[in-house]
Amino acid sequence: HEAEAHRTDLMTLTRHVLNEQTKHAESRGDFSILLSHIVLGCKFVCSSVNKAGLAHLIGLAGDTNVQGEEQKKLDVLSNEVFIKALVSSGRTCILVSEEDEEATFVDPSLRGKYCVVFDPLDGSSNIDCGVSIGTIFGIYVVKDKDNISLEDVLQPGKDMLAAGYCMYGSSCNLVLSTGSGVNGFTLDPSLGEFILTHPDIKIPKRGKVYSVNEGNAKNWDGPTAKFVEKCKYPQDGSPPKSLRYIGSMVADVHRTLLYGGIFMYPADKKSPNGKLRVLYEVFPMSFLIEQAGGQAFTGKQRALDLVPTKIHQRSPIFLGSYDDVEEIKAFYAAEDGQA
Ligand code: P6P
Repeated sequence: HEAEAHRTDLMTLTRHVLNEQTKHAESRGDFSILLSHIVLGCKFVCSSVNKAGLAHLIGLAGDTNVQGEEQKKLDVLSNEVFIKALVSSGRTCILVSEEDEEATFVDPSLRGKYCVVFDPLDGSSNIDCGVSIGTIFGIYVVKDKDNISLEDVLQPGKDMLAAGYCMYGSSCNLVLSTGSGVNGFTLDPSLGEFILTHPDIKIPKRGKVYSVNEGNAKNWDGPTAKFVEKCKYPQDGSPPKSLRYIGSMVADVHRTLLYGGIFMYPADKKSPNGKLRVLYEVFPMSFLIEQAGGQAFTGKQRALDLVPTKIHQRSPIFLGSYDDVEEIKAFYAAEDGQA
């Protein structure tokens, strides 16, 4: 009977967020409306990614994005869809996209109170070989929507109202936190609805996996090198950790969130601030990992305490199971102690 009830009592993302909103007496459904437009973007990208090869969407769009990377058609398409959906929602005032050098300031006639920072299609270099890719987003509330400035999106990650990602893989999974835990939803294509499939996700306290691009090992700093060495050759008789690195942040973080372990994109001699972007990669993923009971560290401080000064700023990141991140923090503390 329980199963029957479950099958007919569909907990959709919309319903779940409305339930959450009841906790905020002052809300007038604005957040639910904003989220429904983000979800629209995700559904579009999911549909496009699934038929990319067929629709000849694969291949370079010819121009390059602000990162100087070859921009693929799906990147261009996804970014346009999200920008248009977010502006038309009438609930946003500033948008920061990985694909656009400048922030988008929404026309006053359509302005709302939310700022959205997002990477419309992260891991895009993996599109052609079918590896899971994703959309990553974070949401800030603007201080004064009649007096907005870039300062409104140069805020520490701990001030985000919500964060999430949508992974386009064997199924389409949307993982979201609005500040009171993490919930996972799976798209039911027959309904076009995201259904709650992973309620109240908690990351294991310790994991058996480390996730890093070992190809950068020769450029790592001491603490990272020592930590990875410990993963591979533990001195306490414990078994070595497994290495899992997909090279698509959404996929690597999703695995870390569900199975535990540590995901790292360290600084190295070539890139002193690492590779991943603070606003729309590091912050949203750190927010989710902390909400699930894990930790996120930059090598110097708690990731969510970082105060960005540029919208495309990078930071090193070590995130995942609480105990695993605690270990690498000890290696950095030891180095500071010697400094
Ligand atoms: P590397 C993908 O291009 C991306 O931005 C993230 O999704 C991923 O975690 C990282 O870069 C992979 O970088 O240098 O290991 O190929």
